Amino acid sequence: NKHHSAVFWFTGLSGSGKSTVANAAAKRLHDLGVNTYVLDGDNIRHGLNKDLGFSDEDRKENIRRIGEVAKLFVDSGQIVFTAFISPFQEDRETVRQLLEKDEFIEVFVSCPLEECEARDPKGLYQKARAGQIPEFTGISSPYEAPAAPELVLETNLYSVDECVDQLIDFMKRKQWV
Ligand code: GGZ
Repeated sequence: NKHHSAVFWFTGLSGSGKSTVANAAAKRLHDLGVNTYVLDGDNIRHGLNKDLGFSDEDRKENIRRIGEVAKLFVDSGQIVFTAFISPFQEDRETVRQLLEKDEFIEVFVSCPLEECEARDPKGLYQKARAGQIPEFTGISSPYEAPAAPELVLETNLYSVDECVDQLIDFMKRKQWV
């Protein structure tokens, strides 16, 4: 299948569904014959970026390095999905500037804090509320929602499968796949 390389940069709160939707989309695209690669906490924060924590400065450096890695993937012809909170508009803009105009697609994985907190898949919100995790996004550290994302996926309104449909429809419409 023909495709052109790009970064689909998922941003959203912890528990919003970034990794879940990105991995489900990768699987669906694989079945359509389109190869993609997912960068997320599992393969980046446990490896390349394991020296980084969650201060504003460390998050900035986290996103900077991920942006550079994503760019390498794009240079190699890949479609890459990144799934990081990436809470700061400025840092996301810096990554956008690294890439060509049609190579950076900001995907806002939108879900109200209350819903993310109710899901609390890893119990982190509860710990953050109890003061056991400092600087937790949405609780004690800011999240700046994108002002003009290319795509919004509302995971509180649609299932994972429906969000994947919306993403792949968007990719087809813009001829990424
Ligand atoms: C936010 C934290 C924190 C703090 C640990 N704040 O739901 P998760 O567990 O699996 O995803 C979250 C992940 C966030 O890492 P990112 O690299 O995406 O963040 S950023 O883009 O802001 O650099 C959460 C876990 O790490 N986690 N402590 N204090 N999330």
